[in-house]
Amino acid sequence: MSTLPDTLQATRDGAVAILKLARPAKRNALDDDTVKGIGRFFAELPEEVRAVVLHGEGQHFCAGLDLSEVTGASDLYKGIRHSQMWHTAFGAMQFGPVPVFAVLHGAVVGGGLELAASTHVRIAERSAYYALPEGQRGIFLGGGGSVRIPKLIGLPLVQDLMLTGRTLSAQEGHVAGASQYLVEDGEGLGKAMELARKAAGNARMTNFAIINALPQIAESNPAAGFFTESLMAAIAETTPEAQQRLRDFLEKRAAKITHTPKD
Ligand code: 1HE
Repeated sequence: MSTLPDTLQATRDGAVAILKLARPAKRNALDDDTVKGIGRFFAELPEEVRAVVLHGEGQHFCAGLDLSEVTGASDLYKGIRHSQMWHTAFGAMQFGPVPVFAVLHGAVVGGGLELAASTHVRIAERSAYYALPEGQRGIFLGGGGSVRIPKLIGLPLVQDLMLTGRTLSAQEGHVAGASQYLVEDGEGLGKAMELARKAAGNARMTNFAIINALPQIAESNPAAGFFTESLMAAIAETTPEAQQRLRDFLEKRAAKITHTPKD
């Protein structure tokens, strides 16, 4: 893999790659090199990696766009290309080959929330809070958040956050749909690793379909969606890996679903 900037650190634990935003002095604010580095990391993932955990060093997940790189902007064309650069990088993650599990803590704001919204499963620690302060800064979403964040928490809440500058607590964000898991402080990385290892054990084609086919199908008109689903189902079930897994279940070699009632 080509070298990452100093603001990103990548490690491996078996089939799970861990990508850390490593710029705590600037609250993991995203400068151009970091955003491009995220894109390269996902575009060049080795074949053996089957899931990724994304987290941030220090007290905050991510303070969003590095505002020092926007001051002096006066070229419309460069502005559009800059936003498209974020789209390319985050798209490489959202529509990449493997599922991405994000650990959210402290500030998850602006472009930090756009980044989080591009992952597949979000695990929030109690310290996490969400904000979209673009209105206060005089700028706008540019990292795909206009498309992705309303799908998570709904358009009215996005407009409220942007218009009023209010923050959402981890609990409020969880109820609204920003996270799928809410855990105590310090427990997010462990939980994300546990979930990522489970996902890494799935059939590769099924994970690929969940990440790349399912979002397209869910947004298609129903007729196109049903047809694409049929194609995807046939592609998945005819892979040798699926055939082996089905035999394993029928011949009692595979684990059953287990459910432990919580209350
Ligand atoms: C930064 C940034 C940044 C911190 N760009 N340098 N994002 C924002 O509007 C969020 C702006 N940041 C904050 O509100 C606060 O920094 C935090 C609530 C996230 C954290 O507060 P705190 O008290 O822990 O840290 P701090 O003292 O404010 O910041 C530490 C340093 O990081 C400081 O620099 P220093 O040289 O004085 O040490 C800050 O200036 C720096 N820093 N955040 C640049 N964002 C694709 S479009 C996306 C649009 C957006 O993302 S808009 C939202 C931008």
